[in-house]
Amino acid sequence: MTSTTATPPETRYRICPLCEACCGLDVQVADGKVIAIRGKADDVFSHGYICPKGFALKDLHEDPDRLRQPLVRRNGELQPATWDEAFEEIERRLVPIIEHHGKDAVALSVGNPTAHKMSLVLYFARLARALGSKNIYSASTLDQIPKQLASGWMFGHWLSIAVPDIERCDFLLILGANPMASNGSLWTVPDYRGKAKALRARGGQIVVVDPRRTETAAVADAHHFIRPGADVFLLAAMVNTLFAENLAKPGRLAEWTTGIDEVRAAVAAFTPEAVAARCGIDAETIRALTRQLATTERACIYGRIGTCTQEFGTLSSWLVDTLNVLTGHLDAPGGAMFPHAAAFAPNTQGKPGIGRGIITGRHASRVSHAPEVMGEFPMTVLAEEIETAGKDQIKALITLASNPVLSSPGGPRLAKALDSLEFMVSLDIYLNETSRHADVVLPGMSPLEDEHYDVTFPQFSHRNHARYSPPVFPPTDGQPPEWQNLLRLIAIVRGLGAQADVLALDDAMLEQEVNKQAGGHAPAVLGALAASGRKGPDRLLDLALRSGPHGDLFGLKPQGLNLDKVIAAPGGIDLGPLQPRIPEMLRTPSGRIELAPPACLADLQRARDRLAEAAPEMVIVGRRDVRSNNSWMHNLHTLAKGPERCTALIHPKDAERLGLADGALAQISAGDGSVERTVTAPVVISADMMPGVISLPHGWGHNKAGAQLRVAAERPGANLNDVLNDQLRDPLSGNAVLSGVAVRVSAVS
Ligand SMILES: Nc1nc2c(c(=O)[nH]1)N[C@H]1C(S)=C(S)[C@@H](COP(=O)(O)OP(=O)(O)OC[C@H]3O[C@@H](n4cnc5c(=O)[nH]c(N)nc54)[C@H](O)[C@@H]3O)O[C@H]1N2
Ligand SMILES: Nc1nc2c(c(=O)[nH]1)N[C@H]1C(S)=C(S)[C@@H](COP(=O)(O)OP(=O)(O)OC[C@H]3O[C@@H](n4cnc5c(=O)[nH]c(N)nc54)[C@H](O)[C@@H]3O)O[C@H]1N2
Ligand code: SF4
Ligand SMILES: [Mo]
Repeated sequence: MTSTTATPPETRYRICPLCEACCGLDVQVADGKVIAIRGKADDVFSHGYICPKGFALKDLHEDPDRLRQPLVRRNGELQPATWDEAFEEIERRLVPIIEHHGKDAVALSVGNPTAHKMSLVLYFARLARALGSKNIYSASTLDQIPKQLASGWMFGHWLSIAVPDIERCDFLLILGANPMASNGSLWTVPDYRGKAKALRARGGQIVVVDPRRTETAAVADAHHFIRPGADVFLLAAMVNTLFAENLAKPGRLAEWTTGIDEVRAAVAAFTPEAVAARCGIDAETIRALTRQLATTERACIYGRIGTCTQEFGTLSSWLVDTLNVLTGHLDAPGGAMFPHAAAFAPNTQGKPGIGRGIITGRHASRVSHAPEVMGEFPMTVLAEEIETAGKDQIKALITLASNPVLSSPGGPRLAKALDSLEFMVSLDIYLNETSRHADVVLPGMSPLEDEHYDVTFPQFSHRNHARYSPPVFPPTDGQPPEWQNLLRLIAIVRGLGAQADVLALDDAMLEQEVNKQAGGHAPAVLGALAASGRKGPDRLLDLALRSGPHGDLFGLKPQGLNLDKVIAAPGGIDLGPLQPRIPEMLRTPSGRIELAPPACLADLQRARDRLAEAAPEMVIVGRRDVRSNNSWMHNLHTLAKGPERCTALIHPKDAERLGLADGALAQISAGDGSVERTVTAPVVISADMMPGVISLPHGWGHNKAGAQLRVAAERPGANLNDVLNDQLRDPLSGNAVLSGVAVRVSAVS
């Protein structure tokens, strides 16, 4: 590409923060502008891979709708304000609410980008602690909390999640995931397509189980339709088959596993014949899949969001890893393995091999009595907790990179509830469907203006790595990084005031944490950190790297990692393929894999009852598109152009039966008459759909007054979550049921 700029272009490294693939990018800049973005060929982890969203970082950086200045509501209107005015308003309005109604009256809603931003992920938990509120909500309960709960019960920590070792795997069974569109989830695997191709080229096989013949199915060896929500039955029947055919051979793990006999007994009723009709998969296919999984030396099963966002999300997630354990594929090369992240991984901290395990249900939500899981209540009870009067009613809300009006079932109800709050603050980069309800909006930076290290995703990566990218551009005038905004909120809720010295507060918090963790070594550790001159997230990162499993231990292991070394390595540091980690990574009270969590065994009875019921005739599922990202990237020209993406896919037979023509509008509704929920979307007739299933993507519905999303509003799309029922949850995890919900479909006349 040629340029007519005054200064020669420079190339800056930036790790993409948009999805879990965490690709390393080369951003070419000149005169403060992005000239081009490419995949960084010599990134040690992503090797040059980039998807269309990576290119769109330029659009995001330049988007005129992206907020750069705080907004404060005055006389009913959100108006530009200075940072001091915004924080003074927060202090003036929030502190009295805490004083009068108590700390539970303030809720925090945490969205997906929080996991992708160092500034946010390292400081939101500190804000939550400072608030001390029980009312913590996040996208986790619209997503992966069932997997975290099952993994927590089995392996002892919420973040001990096993991921396919794809580069050494010869048989990969994928349920409810479409990494060709999503680029992987709870599995950081840039260039899935290339890795899948390599797997097949070396003679391996990939099989996909999904109610839609997806882009991932298209590059697999086989695909089986499954009735949405039936994974629990399929998986239980596979476990049943392992025992029936004497294929349950955990190998090395036998010594480290408890509960195998309990599992055998618990799945006895789930024979392939008993579940075949409900799954839409015949009994012989279930047996064949089980045999292939059990007898391929390097193999594993991977289940993702389709297996989580359903009524039996926790059971399905548990059974996925139960199969991996019983076939000897867990923690084995080519199977499902545990990453060994260089920083921040709880399963590398504390005493190896044993722990307290996880605790849930320490309290329950007031209205639906949903148990606390991972310190959170389900996002789908937020609206009722705002609406319902009484002690601990939510009076104020802080949203952090969170757009629940679109991303959570019951969005319209929530939107109404938000207007009844006494006070609301949104930390967001857009004035969108949720933040338009706020009284104060605090904009985050452009992703090209902040530093980046993946705090979360090396914990789910198919290979170990440590990579850091500094800011590409200096911040927009006067705009603080988000960790400083969070510190200022912490100062306000702790009564230190809006004008508190946030850097001093950060120092004090660090000192307290290091004293707790490092004991007698604390002064030396704090001295070394101070000597680097770093502040905020960078300093926390240096601490985590140096004290982590690959770290220099502040000089005790001079060859080990520290932040200087990671920064100095262009394209990052490769820490090698995944290695077996059992028993070291276990943190269960027994020091074993606890294969038979009592709550899972008990919930199997509910599954048996459900199996006896007739399945609904027509159900809805979601999907993802590579040019979209949940609810918030529809305002970027490069992604928004092209064919309409918010379409309803339906099988030709269903279309004929329902009188739906290709391109015509379908009305999709649910409800019981008293509450009717309806959306309309253009139909695309597709033989890739399972008959009886309609697919609509989520994150659309950008037609709300008061939002400032000019590009997205041109083609707003329909909001899938307007049809879904906010009362449907997996009772164990509280996760919303987003998949397999019964709907009625008809032509719009
Ligand atoms: N029906 C259905 N619903 C779903 C899903 C589904 O599959 N089907 N998927 C669910 C899943 S997996 C998830 S993770 C959730 C996501 O749910 P949310 O996290 O609520 O939604 P996002 O669309 O990711 O919205 C992110 C918000 O963060 C803002 N943002 C982006 N970058 C930044 C930043 O750097 N700083 C700040 N402060 N804000 C920023 C965006 O403007 C947006 O408002 O949606 C869930 N909802
Ligand atoms: N391009 C893009 N990438 C993204 C996102 C995005 O919005 N766009 N979102 C990011 C986020 S927040 C997440 S959590 C990940 C999710 O990443 P993935 O888990 O890969 O999510 P999806 O691509 O939605 O694929 C889910 C699949 O489950 C299928 N499915 C639905 N119901 C069932 C069921 O009952 N059983 C089975 N077996 N399958 C079912 C759907 O048809 C779909 O093909 O993607 C991330 N990456
Ligand atoms: S795959 Fe994900 S991380 Fe990679 S460029 Fe695309 S959005 Fe960014
Ligand atoms: Mo997600």
